[in-house]
Amino acid sequence: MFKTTEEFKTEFVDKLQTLFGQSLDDSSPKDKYIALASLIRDHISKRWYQTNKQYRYSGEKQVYYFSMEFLLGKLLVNNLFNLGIKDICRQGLAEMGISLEELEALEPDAGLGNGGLGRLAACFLDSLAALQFPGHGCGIRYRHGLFEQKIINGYQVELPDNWLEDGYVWEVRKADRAVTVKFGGNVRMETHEGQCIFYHENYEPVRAVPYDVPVVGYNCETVNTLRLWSAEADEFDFSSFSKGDYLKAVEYKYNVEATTQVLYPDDNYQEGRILRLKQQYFFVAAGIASIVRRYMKNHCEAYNSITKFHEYISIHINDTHPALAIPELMRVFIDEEGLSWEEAWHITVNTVSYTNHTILPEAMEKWPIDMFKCLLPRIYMIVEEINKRYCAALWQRYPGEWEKIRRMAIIADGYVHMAHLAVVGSHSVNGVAKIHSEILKKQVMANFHEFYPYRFNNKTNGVTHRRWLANANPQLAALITDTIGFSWLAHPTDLTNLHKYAGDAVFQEKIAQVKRHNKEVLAKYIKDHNGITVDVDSIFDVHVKRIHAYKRQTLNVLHIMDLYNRLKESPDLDIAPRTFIFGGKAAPGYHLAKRTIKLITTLAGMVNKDPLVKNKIKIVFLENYSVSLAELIIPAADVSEQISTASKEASGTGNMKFMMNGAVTICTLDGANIEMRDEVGAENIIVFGLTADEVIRYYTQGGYNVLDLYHSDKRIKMLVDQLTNGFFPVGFDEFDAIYHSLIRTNDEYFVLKDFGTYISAQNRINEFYKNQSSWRKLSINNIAFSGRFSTDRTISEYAIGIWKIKPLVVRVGGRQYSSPACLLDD
Ligand code: 26W
Repeated sequence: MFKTTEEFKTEFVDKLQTLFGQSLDDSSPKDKYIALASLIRDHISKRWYQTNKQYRYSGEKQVYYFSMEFLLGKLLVNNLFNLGIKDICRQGLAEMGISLEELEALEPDAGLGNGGLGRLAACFLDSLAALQFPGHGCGIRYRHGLFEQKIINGYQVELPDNWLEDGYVWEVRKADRAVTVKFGGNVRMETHEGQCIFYHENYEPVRAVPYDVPVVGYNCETVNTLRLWSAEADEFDFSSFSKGDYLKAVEYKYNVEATTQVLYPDDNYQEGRILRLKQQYFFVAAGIASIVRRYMKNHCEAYNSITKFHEYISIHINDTHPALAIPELMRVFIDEEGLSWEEAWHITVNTVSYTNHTILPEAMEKWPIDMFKCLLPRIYMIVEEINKRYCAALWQRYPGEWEKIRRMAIIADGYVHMAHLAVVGSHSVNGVAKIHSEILKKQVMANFHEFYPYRFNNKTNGVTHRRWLANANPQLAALITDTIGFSWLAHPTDLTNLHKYAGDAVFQEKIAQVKRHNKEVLAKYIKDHNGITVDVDSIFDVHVKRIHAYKRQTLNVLHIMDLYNRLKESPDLDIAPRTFIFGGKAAPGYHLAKRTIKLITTLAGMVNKDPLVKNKIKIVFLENYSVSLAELIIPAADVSEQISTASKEASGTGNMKFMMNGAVTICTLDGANIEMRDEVGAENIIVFGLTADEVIRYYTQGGYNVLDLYHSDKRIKMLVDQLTNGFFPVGFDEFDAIYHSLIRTNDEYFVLKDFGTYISAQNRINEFYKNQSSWRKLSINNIAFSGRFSTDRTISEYAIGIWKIKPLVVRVGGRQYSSPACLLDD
């Protein structure tokens, strides 16, 4: 690795020449980006090779994190940072008249995820590598990631994301490691010497080709692997078809490649499309095939047998989406390795662990039996057998309790219930925040907890503070390092050392300057993209996340409508000026969410140009919320809106990113907000609203009637009526869906019930903000106590508590291992 800017510059110019045959002066910015990223990739390659070699040689246990989504964002700057060469590169480029940030802007955002679950997977990879754990990702290389959002006439319009258009520098195609995944067809059984042998026939073969992306560890030489699978038509099948039937051959190729064409844009809502089930089995089967193949090479040929698989391999399933890993492992162990059912089951359960990320009923995955059976005939047979044996065990424990057994069964009411399969087939089931794990144990999965009490545990989420603080907010990072040293980068709880500066006027001033700088950068972006001038002295009040009824963007809007009404009545109202910033995508088929966007943009259109408001409030909807946009927005936030209906947000991770960047949180006692309050202290966070217990009590026992509230509270009535009475310059029925979501469903998400306490909480924010010193103190304390929410802590807990893996120090150029060739390939 280069040590000086001079070395870097020489290598960079060389790279431009070897890649494009061009000098610096002839190169376009894109060429320069590709040359820089390729140069870094070359340096990474040596460490990557060494890491794989050591993992193989050591024979230590490894974990594979199976996830349908990895929301990576850009990799260039994080890789430079983790390699410790960000400053050298920035400086070297600057000396050649090139801006690192401008090159970074040319990298496509790898948006292979919807939101929280996918971004968590990406943060996990960063921490696994930083902590030098042998841990890899396994997922899907979607040709199109999450759609690009445009706002046209106030409405969301979806455009396809084309992230692979100009190629992707970080991936390495490994065509020689491709595997075939089989769909459809039928299963024939034969008995040989009393043993059943299963033959899968007439299936559709789909070639799964892996693309490996290196995952660079911070301040160490570890480079783990994210393996993303792409579906390709098998050339052999294509040509055999095309001899007889050209059209059929083309159709075959098209169908096969459709498997990994697009990421489903649903978040917390299961649509039940067969193509999605196909995606799930596709990457699970391919991932397991490559793990087993490697295990056989590294272990079986040397000293171990397949029966020790779980001692060396851990497979984690990120929600139920990869739960087919359970029957697929059974299939491999029984059909391919010849193990008995009992042996296979023991290994499978001890290999697999499962995280639940949501309790929303509409997000629970279930597949119609016929669809499942038709697409995956052998896997269905195995699931049936798992279910049969499991129900027999339930019967032993609960004799005669048919109803209970039906509710707990994997196959029931015409469906395969994936969460049930995941719990039954894993040795560990965890929720993602304390309250969420408790709700799982006590409510949603109470029956399962009773039956398998030792499986359930909690692992509170985190975020990688290296991306979300060090890289997204370099000025704040530099200030922190100047103040307490740099140990926090590897030991995030060292941030608590900032606590003693919370009341220090000089430090407060520096913090305020950094925040102001970040707000200026965001204000410029807003001006350039939305044409709106915002006041950098106003409170930047930010609500960015997927648009969903339970996340209650509507509650925020009602507060702004109320403020607007009050300002129109008394234009001299004494409030701190505010800029309300929204961002987030709505699932394309989610009407209510889409109308919520239109509500925000319509209100923005009215408020922003109303002279009566005297610029005291502004509303901005930033289009195409993504990882990169989050990195721009979050460091500029003063207030973080985390206002989900208590009990509904499993954890939240955006909340943690804001906290790290010194925003003050206004929140309900939901998800990880509760633990944030516990860390920072109740005096440093603004809490309001019903508790989860109260919400659940209303759901189970009744006692809330929204119409009583509507008729008794004039202000609420006025706001609700304004949705449909012509107050907004749109058709009268434009916001019907929102009106109904409040009134017709008896305010399912308690928006109106929590409205009063939310307004009071917002008033508390105003009061705090008036005293800048006390505001800055809040801000500093939030940064200081955010260290627990690093994924370094989360990953350590998974490693010790679930995966039982140990760190393995990788050394490049250190001891050279001479090992049999078979240990080195694949
Ligand atoms: C099948 C459709 C579907 C798609 C995505 C169902 C469920 C999902 C995800 C599990 C939804 C999700 O991203 N959940 C979020 O996970 C985060 C990481 O744990 C949590 O922080 C969020 O609270 C949770 O909503």
